[in-house]
Amino acid sequence: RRLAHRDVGVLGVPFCKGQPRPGVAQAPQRLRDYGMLKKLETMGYRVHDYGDLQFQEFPDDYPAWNIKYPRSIGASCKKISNVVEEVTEKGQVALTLGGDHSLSIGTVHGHAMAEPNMCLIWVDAHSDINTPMASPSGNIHGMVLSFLAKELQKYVPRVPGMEWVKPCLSTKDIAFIGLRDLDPAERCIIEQYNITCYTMHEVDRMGIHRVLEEALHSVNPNLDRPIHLSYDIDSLDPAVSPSTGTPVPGGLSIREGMYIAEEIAATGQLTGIDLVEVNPELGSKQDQELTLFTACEIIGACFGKRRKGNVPEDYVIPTP
Ligand code: Z70
Ligand code: MN
Ligand code: MN
Ligand code: MN
Repeated sequence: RRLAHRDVGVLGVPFCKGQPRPGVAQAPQRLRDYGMLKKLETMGYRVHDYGDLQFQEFPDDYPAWNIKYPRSIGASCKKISNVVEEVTEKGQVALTLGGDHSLSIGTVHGHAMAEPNMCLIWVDAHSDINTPMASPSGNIHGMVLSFLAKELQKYVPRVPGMEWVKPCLSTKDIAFIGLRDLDPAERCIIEQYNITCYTMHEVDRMGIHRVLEEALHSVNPNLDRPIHLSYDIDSLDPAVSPSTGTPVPGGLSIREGMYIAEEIAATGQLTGIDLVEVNPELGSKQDQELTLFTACEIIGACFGKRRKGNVPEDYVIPTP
């Protein structure tokens, strides 16, 4: 099995208002400077870089309930959704470089508009499924899935800026991997709606191989559905991704993180990827470099770079 798509559409989202720490907005440019897109070109992809998204300013973006910056984030996510929908319809894999995780309201929405049968794999230390009323922080990056899941709309008020969002996923279409920091409402929703969920506890108990097997079986049993992979860098252990806003101990090793990406890439169904929450201004210079390195390894694996090696399509062993 191989990745069918050879074209990648890249969108930078220098966005930080979904959480409290500046710096995360610098990640798209830093990832480009680090050579992430060159790496994909070297691997044989045609990379179409749509540059960084331009945002509209909302000077009076007061909180709604306790939701911070709803108009700014809502308007940005609407643009993101439209770009991702178009990119997907062109047959390109949509790779979105964040920015904080609130941008995934836009990417998942846009991907689902183009591919209504899509399923979602959410790799994160957090489940980002707080409802606006239940969120302890008011940060939208922790509420993304409550806006997108059909079954949860009874908990979601009308939020200024978010009126355009069509709940486009079922809770049955979501699989979590890597969780280890959940708020009460989040745990409650996962249990009540029986959402597929492999926390670090399950990764420890079952091993990453069985976690991937079961997670894919539950949302994509015949491997015939397009997959959106939303990869929060804080799913990985702070030992390998220290430069992120909310490092949580006990995370995925780089090997587990790469295994997830390799297995999902091998389905040939991965058509949308988010890489979020890299904050290249946190920690030491060494922490920052390490986090960028880790992010590039994960993205390489998402696009089919395998630790067992790759053979180009037309390769022949050289003869003397
Ligand atoms: C908490 C909240 C969070 C990061 C998501 C944390 C959310 N559950 N933090 N991603 N880095 O505020 O809702
Ligand atoms: Mn997240
Ligand atoms: Mn369309
Ligand atoms: Mn997170």
